[in-house]
Amino acid sequence: MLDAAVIGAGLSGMYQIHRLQALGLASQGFEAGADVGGTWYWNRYPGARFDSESYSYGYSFSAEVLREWNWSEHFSPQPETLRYCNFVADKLNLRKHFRFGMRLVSARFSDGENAWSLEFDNGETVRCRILVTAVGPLSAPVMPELSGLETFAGEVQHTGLWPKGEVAVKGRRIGVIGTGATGVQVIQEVAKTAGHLTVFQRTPNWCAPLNNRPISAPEQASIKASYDRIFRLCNETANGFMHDADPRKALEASAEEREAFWEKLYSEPGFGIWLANYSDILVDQTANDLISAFMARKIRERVRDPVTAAKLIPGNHGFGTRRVPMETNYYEAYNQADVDLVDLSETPIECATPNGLITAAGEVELDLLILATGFDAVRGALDRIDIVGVNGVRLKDRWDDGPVTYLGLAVSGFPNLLTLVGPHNSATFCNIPRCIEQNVDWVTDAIRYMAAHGYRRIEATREAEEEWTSHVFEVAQGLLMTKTRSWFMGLNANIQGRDKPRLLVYAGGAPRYRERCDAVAAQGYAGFQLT
Ligand code: NA7
Repeated sequence: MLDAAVIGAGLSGMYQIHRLQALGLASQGFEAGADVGGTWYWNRYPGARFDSESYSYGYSFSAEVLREWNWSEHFSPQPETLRYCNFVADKLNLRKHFRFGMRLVSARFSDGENAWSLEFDNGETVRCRILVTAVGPLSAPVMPELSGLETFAGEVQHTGLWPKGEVAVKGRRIGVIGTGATGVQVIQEVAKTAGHLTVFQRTPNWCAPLNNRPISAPEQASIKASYDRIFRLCNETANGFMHDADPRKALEASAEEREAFWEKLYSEPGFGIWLANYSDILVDQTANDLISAFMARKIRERVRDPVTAAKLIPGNHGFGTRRVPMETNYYEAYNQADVDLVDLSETPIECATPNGLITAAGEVELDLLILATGFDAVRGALDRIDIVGVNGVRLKDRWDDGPVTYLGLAVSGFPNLLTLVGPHNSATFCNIPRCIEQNVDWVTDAIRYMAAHGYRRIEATREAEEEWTSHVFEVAQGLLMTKTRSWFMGLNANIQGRDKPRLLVYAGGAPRYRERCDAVAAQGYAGFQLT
């Protein structure tokens, strides 16, 4: 019997196993993939990269890793991030604590034993006292319903399941479905070499320039000398980024001031234009209309054909109310003669054929179809495991009307289950490693506390869960995001039952979340029943 099992060898699983090993507990990690890396292991599509400043994204806990690792770009590409994950795994000797190629299929809690029985897809079973899921919030890829797809003679790839080997792009006729953060990255990259690219867009998003560039040698030295300051800053901001809302209001600024401020943000690197903007743009519709008009003008300036530009301007939601895709020459790609935009609201896809896709406007012949259609967000990876708690209750069923959790880390009726980056956890709405470290540290302390006091079982109470879940909804009230269709709101037209808004993220800010978690721990894990 293991003291603890950790499911997943992404950033949260790697750090979690590192901490549990240091406690001297019998702990073991299990990972479906063949190696470490999680998101960065699976998402190998062309153009995949950070939208967080690289040096704000890496782990902060190891001075040695910080000292030895050099990021090459302000927003590093996926191959480098995967190398980073491998570097950390080597440095901390983590691989020996993981078993790879094992996907958790089911987890059943035994009330009598206060233990979980785990079953993996290779048929193996394992028992553990504590089950820590580190399965990632954006790791359950979703395929679109596309009739006839099985007859398509070309190649089909989902961005979140991109193969390790080379996928030929150069000179090929490529179609991309999806224009979220992933679609935008892949489109701007494959547009460079594809023979012909057709983008199938259902909903345009408000994209903002990433303004990436290489890190020079003096910058590298300065970053290394500033890590304390960088992580302190990330700890203080609402979402763990190096950007935080400007206290001023768009509606109180003059038109000239707004224009100058927005031009500045538009020319700066990273999420600043989304997260360091005037404090009213994400809550006040009039303020949001102003920034949306600014962003629309930028699109019109950058896209030569006014009809194409109009199609790329979102009409059903305001800027920043969905995840803002970060781009590098994305809009300019549509100025290329060999790039077409198909607006699915005008000409929907009817079916796939052996040659390509048929839309209401005719057939588009393709060699490679890229599905950038996203994930069953935040809860999807948990739902895909048959998790059965006390009295035979399934977690999936418990969450029929949307997730209910305590701190986004626990669910009543599911003792000894701790969900890193689970629904309603601030890590879902965060520069994720910053919040992952907090999650893992908290979970590790809780496990240590249990061991020190001889507790065998930790379970969130119903009352604590209800209070937390209400709090999650309360703090999101007033955010324009809650009126918009997106994965934040748990909406996904490709999945049955995901047609009602069910908030998945914690929007109260990482500092507030951290304080609450700390207070819970300081009060002997208030809201949990320990036995
Ligand atoms: P997203 O943000 O969920 O985007 C998925 C995209 O795929 C989005 O444009 C969807 O359009 C589109 N989509 C999905 N299904 C279909 C079908 N059936 N037909 C046409 N278009 C479709 O996923 P991403 O991978 O881009 O990003 C997820 C997160 O990962 C991102 O926020 C980052 O934090 C990292 P829709 O908008 O639903 O109309």
